[in-house]
Amino acid sequence: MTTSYTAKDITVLEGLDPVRKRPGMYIGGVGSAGLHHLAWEIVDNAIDEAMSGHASLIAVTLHADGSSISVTDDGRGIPVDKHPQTKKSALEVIFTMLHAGGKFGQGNYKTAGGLHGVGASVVNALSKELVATVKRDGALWEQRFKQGKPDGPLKKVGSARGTGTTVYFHPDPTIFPKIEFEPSVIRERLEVASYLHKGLKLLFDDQSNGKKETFEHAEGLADFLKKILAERILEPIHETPFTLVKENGLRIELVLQWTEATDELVKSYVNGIPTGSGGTHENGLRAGLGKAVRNYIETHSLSPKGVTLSAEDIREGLVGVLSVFMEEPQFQGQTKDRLNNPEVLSVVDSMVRPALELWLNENRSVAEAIVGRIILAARAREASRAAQQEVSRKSATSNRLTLPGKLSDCSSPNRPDSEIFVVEGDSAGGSAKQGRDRTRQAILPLRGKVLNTESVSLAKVLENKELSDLVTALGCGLGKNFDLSRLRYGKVIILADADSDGNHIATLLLTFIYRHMPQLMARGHVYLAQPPLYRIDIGKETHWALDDAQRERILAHHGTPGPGKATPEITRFKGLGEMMPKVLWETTLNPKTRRLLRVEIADQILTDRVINELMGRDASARFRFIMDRAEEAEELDV
Ligand code: 0RA
Repeated sequence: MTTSYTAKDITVLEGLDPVRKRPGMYIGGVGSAGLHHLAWEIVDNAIDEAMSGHASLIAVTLHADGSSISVTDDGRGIPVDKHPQTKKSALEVIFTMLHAGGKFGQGNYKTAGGLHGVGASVVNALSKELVATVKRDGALWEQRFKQGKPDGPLKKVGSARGTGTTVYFHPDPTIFPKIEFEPSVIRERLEVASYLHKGLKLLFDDQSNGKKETFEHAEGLADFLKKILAERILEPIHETPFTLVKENGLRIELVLQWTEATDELVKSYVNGIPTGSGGTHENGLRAGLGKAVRNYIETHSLSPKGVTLSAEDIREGLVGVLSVFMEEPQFQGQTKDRLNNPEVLSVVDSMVRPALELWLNENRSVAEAIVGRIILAARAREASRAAQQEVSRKSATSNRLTLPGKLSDCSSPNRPDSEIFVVEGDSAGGSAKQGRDRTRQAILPLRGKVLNTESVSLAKVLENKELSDLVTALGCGLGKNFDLSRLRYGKVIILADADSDGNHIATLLLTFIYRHMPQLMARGHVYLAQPPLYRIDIGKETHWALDDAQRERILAHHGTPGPGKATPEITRFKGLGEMMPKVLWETTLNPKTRRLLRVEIADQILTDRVINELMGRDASARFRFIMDRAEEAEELDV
């Protein structure tokens, strides 16, 4: 095989026909992901110019049509001089020849999206129109293209101060079925870039919505971590995060912080591309992290008695960001979001392990807090497993587990039509106990406010009497030990007062279920009862109203005074406790007359970030309430 200059040149100077013939080969497909890939290519070129130290500002404009984009950087400007081999300008070569980018962009980690620098020409090939504008040597240069072909020569169109590049492109509608970009997707990508490239300033001018934003983070990943913690309301267990920046063949940047969270949340990126499915870089991090922590524990004789620490214990509550820059990343998987280069694992491992171990040794009180957290996680896991085994053992031998004393069980649990009412307060519990159908309806009264489980460890949850009673009564365990087949009731119905306190308690219970047994919610077992707030007596008729609006409707409909009509008498219930058992049955418990709301997890694709932004951190935004028997979905303000 020849490596002569000419042979190499032939591959370098391929035209763009193949790109238009088989776009999927170059951008993965012509759907929304492929369309946005065009934008990432152009933005990544500008970021590369910034990463090599020549640009500090990138402005992205989504034009009013929603489908054309301009990307401007203040870098050196794409070279406009004649390329010796082709007698064309370097700019024209970059935009019209496949693989030409590699000739110019060497020396940095230019490989965004796995396209190896062919990006600009691929975008050009798939654009109805593209305009490249360059400021260099005091002049303003421009060349226009249509479907990848020059629409005229490179021209000097004016004079200019400074240097920089602007690329405007409009995707080709004959290639893409839909050419409208998703502003939120672009925004997210630019925001992430501002964290991954410390100090880089990115502007997003969304003219399709008339919104302008600037992203710039002097502290890079450290700022990213702060943002993640704030959004998820996570409490760190140590002040200063562990940070690592290291370059050795590849460049790695890492921030880590242990929190009270019950799971692990490490975001990873390769060359600024999110790797949602992880890969060898994440595996290297896990390996190095595990070894560093275990080494520290052993060296300082901190190993707990009676429990072995699992890798998951070590990472419980860990929040972090891993960003790797490397040449020729290989992506794998359905969505091409898993890094597959095997050599990366040991490189990352050997960068992380010594640095983290050193940091632990230099920050002894922090290390102690972390080790304490890890041991607690291991003990909680053991305790929850033991409790689970106990439950299985008892139900296997006597078919009767030790149910909480407060539970008034029904005579036939373990049936799809059995129900448990989780009731706020003992007096309401008493009314419900007397008013219920005791064959199918169990009552579990809870006292006072429930623990907020938004970000506490599993150990704390299990320590809480109210919640552990609930878990025992339900019978299906929680967290990793959750087993839906053991659920003792078909419906879990939260019955709280129709006031703001009651709503708060309901929210806390829903949060607990959402965090520790989301399957229960996803499978439609969780409900909110709707006790009435008013009783309206009109002569011999009695009506109940759930809220003020319903009260007004009832009064308007039945309460008009007239000959022989009695004046309506309105009673506002102060709480469930003062409701007579019979009334509670009729309005709230009786399946034939009550109205239940089924609780669903709100739109799964909404991330916590979006939810928090929309709803001002109100956890209830993650739930949606569906009227059990009516068709219309109703959003409740819980
Ligand atoms: C090749 C060589 C030089 C700059 C660039 C490419 C360049 C490319 C892009 C793409 C978007 N913005 C860009 N800015 C610069 C270096 C030319 C020199 O030595 O001055």
